[in-house]
Amino acid sequence: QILVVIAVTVFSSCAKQKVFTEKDIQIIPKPAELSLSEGVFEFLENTKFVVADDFQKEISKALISKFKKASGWEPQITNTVPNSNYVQFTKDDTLKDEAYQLTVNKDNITITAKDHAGFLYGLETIRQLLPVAIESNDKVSNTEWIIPVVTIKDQPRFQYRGLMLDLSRHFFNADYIKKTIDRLAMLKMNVLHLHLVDDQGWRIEIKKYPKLTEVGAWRVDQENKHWNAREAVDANQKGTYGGFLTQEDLKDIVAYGQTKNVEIIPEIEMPAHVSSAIAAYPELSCFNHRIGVPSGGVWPITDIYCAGKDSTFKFLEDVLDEVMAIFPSKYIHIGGDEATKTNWKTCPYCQKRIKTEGLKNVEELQSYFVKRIEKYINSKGKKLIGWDEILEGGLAPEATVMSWRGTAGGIEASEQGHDVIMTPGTHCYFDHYQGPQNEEPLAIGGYTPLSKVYEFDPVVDSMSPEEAKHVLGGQANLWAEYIPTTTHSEYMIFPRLAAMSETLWSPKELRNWDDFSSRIKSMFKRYDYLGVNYAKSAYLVTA
Ligand code: TNX
Repeated sequence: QILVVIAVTVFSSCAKQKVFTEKDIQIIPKPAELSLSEGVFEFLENTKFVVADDFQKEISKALISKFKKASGWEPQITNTVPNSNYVQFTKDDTLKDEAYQLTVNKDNITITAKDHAGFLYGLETIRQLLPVAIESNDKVSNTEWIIPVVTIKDQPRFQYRGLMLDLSRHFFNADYIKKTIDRLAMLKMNVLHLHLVDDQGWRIEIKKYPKLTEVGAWRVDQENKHWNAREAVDANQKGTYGGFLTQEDLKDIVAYGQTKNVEIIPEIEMPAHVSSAIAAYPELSCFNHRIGVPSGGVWPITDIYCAGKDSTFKFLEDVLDEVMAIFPSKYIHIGGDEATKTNWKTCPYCQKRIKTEGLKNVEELQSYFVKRIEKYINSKGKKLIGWDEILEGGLAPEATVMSWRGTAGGIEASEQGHDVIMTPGTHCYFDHYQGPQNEEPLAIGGYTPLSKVYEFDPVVDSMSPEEAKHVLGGQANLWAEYIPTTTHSEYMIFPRLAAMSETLWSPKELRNWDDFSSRIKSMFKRYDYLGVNYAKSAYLVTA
């Protein structure tokens, strides 16, 4: 009997003496400061989570539910500190926004933060310190749920760390959007920009204008057969391909985002990329053309909102009222890209507007359009974001610029003292190929492998420190012309989003491709457990 006791003791203490080295710590994005010590903390059946508020309780429950599935037991939540083996949260108002400190001892773990985001990120880091099998939906045996004794002090380099999903070119439902929110939070990304309006579909219910979704959300085919909006009109009488999110869906998505520190920013495109709206209400365009919802995009698309009719602005203000009631974000994105102004040049309403407002040309008319909308948005206490074309003809006074045609627009906006979000096509376009074209599914073009995303830096060397301060962060964009399914969408997003998260979160001096490409392997295993259809090819090639 004594022998058995000795054997058991030796066996169990050996197991717990697993020695962690730096290489075993495979957190993405890489924490700002980490110091590893000897020993481990072991999660056990009777581990307690000590919480002080409902948010801490909710995020603890999320980790506990992983334990329940993977280990079979369920750690408890309590309000009082037990004698041993617990995880506790402490508030420290001197820490920065979203920052956290994680102190792992042999007996207990402390997560220190100022805000919800910090506490959440502390737990996300614990999740990534745990064996990858913590992601398993089925019980796994022979796993010790240990993490190393370690001290981590972590905070984001940029406050804006985003992903844009294009819901217009193909529709993606609320379930997929919520899954994407989980995956963003896992990487400490904090913005999901929803592109809700484009030529190929209007995706947000607007109660005052029901035809926007009755007509504008549906096109005739999934394939890109009816590219031309004017030709699509008859075919589209029976449009059945598409869909939209109700206001309830969107409120639910917003609330879900709040539990994961992911802010949802809506984009309501104007004045172009709006065939779907004009198909529903032809009078929104200069010449009241009857068009249909196209399945692709014949360029240029000339039917855009009329900038001369006051009724256009009344419509947009009504739409924005409903949008602002759904999304608490301080930002509203109004698009502004790629407006072909052919119609404005001959439209009597537009020409009259140019005259009465003392404008020089149609570029200044677009600037007038955006400034007028900005005034309205500002009057409701919100801020406007637009694609970099909003610089043309003069930037609206408070606008934030999203720079997509390279970084030039962002540089110019920062010189003018405006805030900037960098999202240059060269590094941030996830609709581009990520591996050799002959091995990849059809994509729009471009070549942006994982390593190229990893090279991204939102701050351009030529910027002065003052200008650099205006760079809020960066964003990956997934345009969906060639992406009809969620599995394909996942394929384009992952693992490139992991690279993006590190460029936006971690200190620049810690960035190291070899180190990242070794850590990503652990993330692949997590994605395997989570059923994320990530691209393996992206890993194999370098730019
Ligand atoms: C340009 S980026 C667009 C989108 C397309 C994308 C395809 C931007 C503001 N406009 O409408 O989907 O290229 O890569």
